[in-house]
Amino acid sequence: MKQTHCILIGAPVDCGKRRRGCLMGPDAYRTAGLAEAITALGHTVEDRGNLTPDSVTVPDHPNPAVYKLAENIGWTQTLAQAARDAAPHGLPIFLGGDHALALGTVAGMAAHAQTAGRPFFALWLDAHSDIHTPNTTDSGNLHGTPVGYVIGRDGFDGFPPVTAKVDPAHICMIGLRSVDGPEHAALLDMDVDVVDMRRIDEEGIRAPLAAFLDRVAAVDGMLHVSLDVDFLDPSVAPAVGTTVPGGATVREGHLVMEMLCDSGSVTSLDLVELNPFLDDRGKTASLMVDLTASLLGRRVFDRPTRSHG
Ligand code: Z70
Ligand code: MN
Ligand code: MN
Ligand code: MN
Repeated sequence: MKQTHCILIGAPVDCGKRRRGCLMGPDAYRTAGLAEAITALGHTVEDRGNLTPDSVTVPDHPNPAVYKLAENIGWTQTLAQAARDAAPHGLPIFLGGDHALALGTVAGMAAHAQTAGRPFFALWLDAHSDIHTPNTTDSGNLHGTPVGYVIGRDGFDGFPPVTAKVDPAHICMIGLRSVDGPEHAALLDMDVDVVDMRRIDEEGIRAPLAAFLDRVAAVDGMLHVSLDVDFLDPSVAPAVGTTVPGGATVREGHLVMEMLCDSGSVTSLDLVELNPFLDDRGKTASLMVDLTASLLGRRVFDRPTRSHG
């Protein structure tokens, strides 16, 4: 893969759900050797350190379950700006932090793509669809809402207006195995490509991903990848608050990352939901670093003719 300037942006977001610990994520990735793994592949790395959220005040939300609304809005503002600032200079890698960070990172990257005049796509690697709004969520945990926000669903009063809405037909979700009723209803009404675990079992993970990547490449799209730790099976990635059995294997994870690398389409990456407090001797942090290395060109054995097609 061609030499890439990787920009690490620490986003210790811990307000998207109630169980604490994701704020330690950025430093766990640093401890696990993320920068070293990237430079070993011949790329350059710039670490912009950890961000802090803008401070905002908001009125009470009509849904009393909504948790830490003001802090989530502050992070969304901060991260959308950070994404727009970084994108012209390299490949931003957002070190989470829980998945609420993606309200900002995806909105910011979509705004950048609009400015650059290129179509924007998002790949959601997750057990969950994260397409709630603050009105539809029962848990009140806003890490379940980033997709709802970036496609422009109603109910995000107080959040920055989404200037570049993401087309649902430009979103592919892979790994789903926990979808709430209101999320299911919303998905039935739109053209998100939903690759749930049943489809992975029936078709394999390669074919649906290859079809999506072909669609991105056909229009020279910019592709944002949002990798939730719970995409992976909890037996190999235990450091996550919401473990859902039956997730992706290590081998499926690496194959996805290798195909993404070969596509040449990826322009930004979120690493989210790592809770180092729940890890087993750093194994989840290390796996996430290894997957990132596969995305950036690490190979076991290279055959010049190999491609996803
Ligand atoms: C559920 C909710 C969620 C991530 C859990 C779970 C959402 N749909 N997202 N873990 N990453 O509470 O809204
Ligand atoms: Mn998620
Ligand atoms: Mn999830
Ligand atoms: Mn289109």
